[in-house]
Amino acid sequence: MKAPFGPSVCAPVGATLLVCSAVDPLHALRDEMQRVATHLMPGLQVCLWPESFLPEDVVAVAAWHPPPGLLSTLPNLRLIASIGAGSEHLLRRTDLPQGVPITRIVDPEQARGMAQYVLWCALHYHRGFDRMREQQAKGNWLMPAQTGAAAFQVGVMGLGGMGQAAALMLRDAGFQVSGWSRNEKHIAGVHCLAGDASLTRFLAPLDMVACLLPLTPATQGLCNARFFASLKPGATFVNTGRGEHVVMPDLLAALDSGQLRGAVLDVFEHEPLSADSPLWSHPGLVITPHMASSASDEVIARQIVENVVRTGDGLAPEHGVDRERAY
Ligand code: NDP
Ligand code: OXD
Repeated sequence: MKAPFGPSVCAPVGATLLVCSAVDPLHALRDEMQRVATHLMPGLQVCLWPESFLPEDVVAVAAWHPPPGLLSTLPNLRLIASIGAGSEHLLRRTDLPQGVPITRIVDPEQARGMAQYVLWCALHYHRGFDRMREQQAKGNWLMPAQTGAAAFQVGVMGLGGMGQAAALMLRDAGFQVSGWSRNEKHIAGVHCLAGDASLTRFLAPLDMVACLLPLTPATQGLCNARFFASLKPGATFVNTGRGEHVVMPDLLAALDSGQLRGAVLDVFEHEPLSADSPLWSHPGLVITPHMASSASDEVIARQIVENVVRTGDGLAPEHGVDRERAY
């Protein structure tokens, strides 16, 4: 059931929310934004780039990889909203206007979906479903020895909305869980480490490590040869952060040498992953199409239109991104 709407405020004449992506069609999201705007900000027009619009009417942009150059052509822009949890696709742009707040989506239901995805990965490797698939292909009936989840150590990199939800779900499923973040955290039942100096110590005991970090200058390429060598031989790797966290030749070398038993990859430097990529058929990889978890159009539309209302009232938007720290 859709949540009821609060009080509405009329938009100035012509005010436009521009929805844009250079990579995905967003018709359904545009329609949902228009529906929400009709309730929360009557008069606000929602346009889908590249439909025609007047640049001076655009007060807000809701974007996923917006077309290059667009953002610097909008003189009355008051809000730049990522339609996803990540915001690096906005922060890394060279046409980003100074002083305009940037927001992202923060949704507990999306975090729950992420946690379920990471839990599935932990079960996949802990219960040996990767090995069972190999056995099945050979018609081998060989019952594996079983150990409790507490014997399988899972590490979660990034303890924000996504990472904390994953760590808690893994903990509640009985896994031994540790987490790694920039600043120190205290999460009951999760062994938390913080900062670059603790990374090797964090990685050393793990049977599986999941990268749920935002992509920033500090995290780009973090999962490299040294990273994989710091893991226990035969450990497993999951990436639901961003493709550029991983140095792909280093990951493949770790898989081919047996240092890594397997990896689940949901995100890639270039998406969609091209149909002829050799990654699709690598026996050590499970590949999914950036589907670890998405917020619903309803949640995305509501959070963004509410922020258009807030910025129109002169208030700071919710779920702002810190340009300095880059997430
Ligand atoms: P948050 O901003 O809430 O959390 C980010 C976490 O990463 C924080 O714990 C932060 O530490 C930590 N972190 C940032 N930089 C560093 C660093 N240099 N070293 C160690 N830790 C660091 O983000 P979310 O949890 O909402 O999302 C994380 C990412 O997940 C998104 O940016 C996106 O890339 C990805 N994502 C992928 C999806 C998919 O479907 N594949 C769906 C949704 C998100 P601290 O707490 O100390 O600040
Ligand atoms: C993301 C998302 O940021 O899907 O990857 O929200």
